[in-house]
Amino acid sequence: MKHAWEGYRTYAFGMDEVKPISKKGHNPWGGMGTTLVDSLDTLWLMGMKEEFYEGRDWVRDHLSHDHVGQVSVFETTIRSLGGLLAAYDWSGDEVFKVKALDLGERLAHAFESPSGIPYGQTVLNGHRSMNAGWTGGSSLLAEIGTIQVEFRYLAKITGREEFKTKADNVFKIMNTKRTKDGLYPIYINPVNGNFANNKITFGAMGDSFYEYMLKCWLQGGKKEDYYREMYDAAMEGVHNKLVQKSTPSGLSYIADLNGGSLDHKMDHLVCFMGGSLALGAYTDPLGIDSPRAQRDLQLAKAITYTCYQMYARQPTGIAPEFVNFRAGSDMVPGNARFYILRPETVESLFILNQLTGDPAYREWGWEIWRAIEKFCRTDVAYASIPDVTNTKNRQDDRMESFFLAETMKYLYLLQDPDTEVDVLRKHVFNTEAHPTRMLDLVE
Ligand code: DMJ
Repeated sequence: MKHAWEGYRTYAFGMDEVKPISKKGHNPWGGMGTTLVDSLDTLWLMGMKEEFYEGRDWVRDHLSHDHVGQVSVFETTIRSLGGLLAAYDWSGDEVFKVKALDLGERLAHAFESPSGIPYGQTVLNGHRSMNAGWTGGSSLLAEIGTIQVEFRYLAKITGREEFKTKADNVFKIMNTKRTKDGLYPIYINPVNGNFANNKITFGAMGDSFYEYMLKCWLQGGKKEDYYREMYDAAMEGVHNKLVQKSTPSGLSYIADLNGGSLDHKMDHLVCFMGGSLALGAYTDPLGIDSPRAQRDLQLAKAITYTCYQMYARQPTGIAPEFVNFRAGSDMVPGNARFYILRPETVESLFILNQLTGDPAYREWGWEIWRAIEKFCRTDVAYASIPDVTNTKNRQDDRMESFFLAETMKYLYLLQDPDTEVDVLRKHVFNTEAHPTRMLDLVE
């Protein structure tokens, strides 16, 4: 973290990202200091308080959204709003609350659609919201359902209940839909709230919608039954429709469903499901010993093992963006063999280690870390790589902010048995790994 932060601080301080090879700053998110804001709570949790307060001063003196135009509502919420809120929750510094409220008010314009289903894009300095052309005007499942943890926490600390109401309304609308097996198509029309395709996935564009069913229920003190019921129905659907086993090794995976037919692939993004299923099992209202919780815990462990194998079976020891499953040869990398420093597998390792205490997860995390260190480290930071099957790789000139927000944080927490972070009793991580306290614990 010191290495990555120092590279960002030296070459890109206050910009969205540092380019880890050309050593320049760039602003792919509109110029909101994304890496800085996304990194704050990681700095705090690692005891890098000097760096944290240097970041705090930049937020206080320079962070402004007045000049920022059209942005992704989802990405800005999970990275920037989530980053500010966690920095506030851990440090108590009012600066973060003020900036979070300003950003939240701007982002909340996205809820102004005829159905209440938010648009995917909003103009931060212009009170206009819309969907990108490539979705044919649809909003995306993961995007409409992965802003609630943030807006509900913002409502709590500002007393502005409407943030919570608008965010919860998305799941209330989705709960009125009759879906097969509790699973939801990924395209939604924001005008009438109807589904606009029939693809079901726990990978890109679907994933964290399911994660937030569980997390909202936990964040709200396990009182909002509809969140937990939607989650349990969806997990039933996962078991009944999507879980498959590879041959010859019997690796469990969660396939995609395209209009009724299975697509035997699994995105790296799906690897959050190991941790999510385990958390769901340990908090199951039927009890951890119930058949349902045991079923989910077993799948949690099996998926996490598969995700570990997605790393271990590559020549670099690093997982590709997705793998295909082929009868007789288990998993084979597809045509997207890159690794962009994603966190989902180490996220599941952290959660499973915290919940079960099994040290195997720490060993696997250490192995993954060693591979990242070997193939992704540059002289100033860490870089994505274009092909995990090639040990003679060049590196790509990009370091996404989630490497510091998530991958580094989860790897560190995985090796820190004394951490204050407590996923069962105290904290809810947003999908960008920003932990805030459960709402009843916030004064
Ligand atoms: C992050 O922004 C979040 O974890 C999100 O849920 C998925 N994509 C990236 C990391 O892979």
